Amino acid sequence: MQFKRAMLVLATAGLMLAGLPALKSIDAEAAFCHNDGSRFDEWRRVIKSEYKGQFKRSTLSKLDKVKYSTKVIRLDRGNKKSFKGTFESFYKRRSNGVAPIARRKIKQYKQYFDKAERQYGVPPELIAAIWGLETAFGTYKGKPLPILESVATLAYDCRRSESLFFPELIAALTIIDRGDIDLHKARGAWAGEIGQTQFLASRYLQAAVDYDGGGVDVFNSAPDVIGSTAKWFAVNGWKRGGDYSEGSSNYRVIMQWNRATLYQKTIPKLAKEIRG
Ligand SMILES: [Ca+2]
Repeated sequence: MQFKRAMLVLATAGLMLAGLPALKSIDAEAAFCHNDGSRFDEWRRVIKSEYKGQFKRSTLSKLDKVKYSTKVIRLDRGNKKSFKGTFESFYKRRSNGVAPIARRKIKQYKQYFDKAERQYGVPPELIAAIWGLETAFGTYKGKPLPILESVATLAYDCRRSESLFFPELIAALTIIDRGDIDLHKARGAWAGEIGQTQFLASRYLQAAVDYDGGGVDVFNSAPDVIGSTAKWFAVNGWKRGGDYSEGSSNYRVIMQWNRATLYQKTIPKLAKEIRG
């Protein structure tokens, strides 16, 4: 058993910067990680007990229904493989066929792309590149897994302690608590991503917006996906009208979107291909 003290201190600072609820100080003692499912029940009881003042009982009881997912663990361990090879082969594989569809989407949803550019200064081709890369404009479903279960498993697992999945669990519980999405039922990719541009829960809390009325729905509403993705870039330092080539200040924002260098380099290249 390893304690996650340092991680939790960092995580608390990160959440406060993002305007999210702070983690409780006793978490450093209470939250532990483990490398198999044997202590998951105990861990879940600790979380429920520590957070009972912060979340509704109905929210925390969602944790009773999640299992330790060996599938998520297996996929997490195997994840590095998808970012191997040269940039050229990666780019070819990931950008294949995206640009023509992206140009059609930009026309189809012009009023929302225009609104996002006006409001957040983020150009249509950049949003469309992200949308295409993440889920092929919402058409790629894969074999989605229940989001809360994925996030809870990764928060409990030791390997992920550096990448701050515990705050993602707290963010996910916050989303459930607000009544936005039942993340126990909703499904996403194995790391618990939400919606068509694959927001982690903390990103959802930072950036999700309603662009077409009827509430925020980043699973089904293209306008909400466009607005929310643009807002994420804006709140993370995007400069209106600025260049986004490698080395620019906007490229540093792109680097925050995904940790993989190959993926980072793909975004501006594809955006420029879309822009033509
Ligand atoms: Ca909406």
